[in-house]
Amino acid sequence: MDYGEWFMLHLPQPAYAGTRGSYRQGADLMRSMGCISCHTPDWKLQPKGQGYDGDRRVFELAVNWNNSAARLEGELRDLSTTDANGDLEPAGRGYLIKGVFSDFRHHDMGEGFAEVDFGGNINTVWRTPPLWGVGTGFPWGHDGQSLTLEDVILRHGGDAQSSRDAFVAASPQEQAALLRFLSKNCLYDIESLPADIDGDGAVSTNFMVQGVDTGTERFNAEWLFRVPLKIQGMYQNTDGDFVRSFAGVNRVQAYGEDLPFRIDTDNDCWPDVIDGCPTTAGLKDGCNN
Ligand code: HEC
Ligand SMILES: [Ca+2]
Ligand SMILES: [Ca+2]
Ligand SMILES: [Ca+2]
Repeated sequence: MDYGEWFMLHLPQPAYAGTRGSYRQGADLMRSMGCISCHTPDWKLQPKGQGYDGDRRVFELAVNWNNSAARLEGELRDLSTTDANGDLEPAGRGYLIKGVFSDFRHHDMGEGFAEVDFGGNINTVWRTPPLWGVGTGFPWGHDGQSLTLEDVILRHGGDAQSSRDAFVAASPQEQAALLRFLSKNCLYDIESLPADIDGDGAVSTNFMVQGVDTGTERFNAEWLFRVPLKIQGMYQNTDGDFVRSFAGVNRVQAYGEDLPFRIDTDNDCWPDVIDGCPTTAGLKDGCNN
């Protein structure tokens, strides 16, 4: 559970695939239509101290739009510090979580979102979903009944009625700008995203790891190990074409399979230290049962 939480805590957040100007314009429209009374744009994390934990991550992959390259790019940022024993720990700084667009509260959404539950009760109360990544969120609504962003906005009623009416009353240009803004709040593939990992301020097109060219610099956790994974690299396949193989050639060292508590002589997934029969496949087979 701890590792699962740790992993999710460090997952890069959805990004906005557009210029800062267009983001500001979209956020302003959300404000003027009253959307942000529920879809709160940003959340502020207080720094460590006075009852707060601060940012508990040790790194962040910040993802922003590079307008000249017309693409999203990542940037690995160190959020760690060392404690008195020299061990790595989160620096616990404050952090502005931008573009969440949710208050994480429940609201009465009226007829449009009504649903009959198993007990026969009609429920119209739903929690405001974060809108980050919403452009990739097809289909929309908790029930997935909206096939367009416009449709899910028009289903808003109840506590959101006046906000819905403001959207309907807006000019076609404003409506289009708002929908464009929402669709640019997107997800992306974390591992293939071009990203500056070594902190030199640039995304290399031939990122070298362990002396091998890995292609475009990107966030591959295996290359951040204490002993980074060395890939096979370019080789000629049976058709005579050159392809880049990402197969690891130092898997044992990179994954620490030779560490004292991980050595597994008979390859049965039980390390020798807890294997009742360390040279025969199986936990006890042939030894103690
Ligand atoms: C009264 C609070 C409230 C207001 C105001 C409001 N919303 Fe929502 N919004 C919600 C809730 C709650 C849901 C979830 C409905 C559901 O459960 O399907 C939602 C869902 C959405 C979704 C679908 C998200 C998804 O992942 O499926 C979008 C898009 C959206 N709202 C945009 C807007 C826009 C744009 C405005 C302003 C015009 C707005 N909302 C105003 C509360 C609100
Ligand atoms: Ca770099
Ligand atoms: Ca074993
Ligand atoms: Ca065994």
